[in-house]
Amino acid sequence: MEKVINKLPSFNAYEIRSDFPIFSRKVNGKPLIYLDNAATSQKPRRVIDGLKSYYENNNSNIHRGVHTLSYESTVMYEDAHKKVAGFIGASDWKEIVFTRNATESLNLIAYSWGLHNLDKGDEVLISIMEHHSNIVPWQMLCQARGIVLKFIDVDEKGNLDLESFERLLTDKTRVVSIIHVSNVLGVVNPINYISKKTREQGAILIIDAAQSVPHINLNVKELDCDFLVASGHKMLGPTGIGFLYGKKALLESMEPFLFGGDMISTVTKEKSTWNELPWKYEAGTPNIAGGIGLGLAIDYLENIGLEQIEEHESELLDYTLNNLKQLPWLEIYTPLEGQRVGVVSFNVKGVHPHDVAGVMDEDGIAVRSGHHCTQPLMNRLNIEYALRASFYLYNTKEEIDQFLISLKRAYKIFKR
Ligand code: C6P
Repeated sequence: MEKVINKLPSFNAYEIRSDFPIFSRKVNGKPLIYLDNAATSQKPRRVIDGLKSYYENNNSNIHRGVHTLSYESTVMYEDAHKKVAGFIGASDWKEIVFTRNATESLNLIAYSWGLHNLDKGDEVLISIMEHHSNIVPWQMLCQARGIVLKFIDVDEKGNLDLESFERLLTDKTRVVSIIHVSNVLGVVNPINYISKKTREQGAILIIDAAQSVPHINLNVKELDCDFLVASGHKMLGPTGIGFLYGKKALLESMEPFLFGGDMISTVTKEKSTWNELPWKYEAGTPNIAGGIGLGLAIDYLENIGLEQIEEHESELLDYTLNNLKQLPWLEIYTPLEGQRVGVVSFNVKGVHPHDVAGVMDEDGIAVRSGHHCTQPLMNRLNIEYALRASFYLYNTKEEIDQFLISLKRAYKIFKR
């Protein structure tokens, strides 16, 4: 499916903000400055109203009746799969399975493909910058199937260490499962290079695109991956909906992960056969409204254009890093150059990030502090926690200025 991107004549973050009702509220008496977009994004009115309209006008179960409401809901839900397919350049919408989130999609791969295709001694290559969601399911397979899990390192600047990747990629490597964009470092990993090397080894390639799909114009065919996962809530969609892209032949060859209603073709007392794609992997009543909401979020993003969003975030990132690097009391983990999205992680030396985030909250600013579900990466960086500011299409330079003022205020309070 071809990706259709209709660019607006000019990108205007101030106009875009007015589409997001949450920005009219105050936090602690101050206008909300939301810099926690890597955790979840805010939702445009179009998505919020679309959900309300669906429940008010169309609500019904799908694939279960001949009545009008069921037919309408089925068409809307299937259309949402088509929108996701178009958005990531999949050939066929049946290659899109709706799940709850990126985490569930990765579990689906581990259970449906991994349990049946991996054996003792087979190696799975991931990186030290993975989110726990792309580590723990593989650890389950270490226990269940005796596979060996290996970690690609990062270099001293915080980029993926490609020498380490090449060293660890061997005849035994059956899977390379890699984060596209780090939720802590913000770096965009060179997937094309990784995919070429992975193909040469005959392994399969899985991409955790939870932090790239919302921010970068990507195409699964160009990336040449076998599976790709993402969450709807990080890309302006509702919570509780995510997706798995898988090559059709692979999805057809795999066993389902969940069993029950809607994923079957026939059931007798003795055995069952499976429904066609993608329903084979969508057991039970799915998150119909969530899927439709995700489709509306994609309409919104496509109308603005991912290239413009990427460019805007890149400006905000450079502006932020240029200011942060002047502050000698900071330790910055995001590389100062290279391809990155709008994510900056850092610490105020000697101060717990929760303390700094608390001061910022007093100023109406939402940043995330913690280990960001990346404890192996934290360990590699010799830290336990970090502060993270993450941007999206509605953030402005004025907000970054307020963030810098608040950060300096926090430093003054806690410096020893
Ligand atoms: N990262 C963050 O604040 P779920 O929770 O399934 O929607 O997404 C999991 C996930 C997988 N991969 C990456 C790269 C991620 O960043 C995330 C979620 C959030 O960084 C919550 S920990």
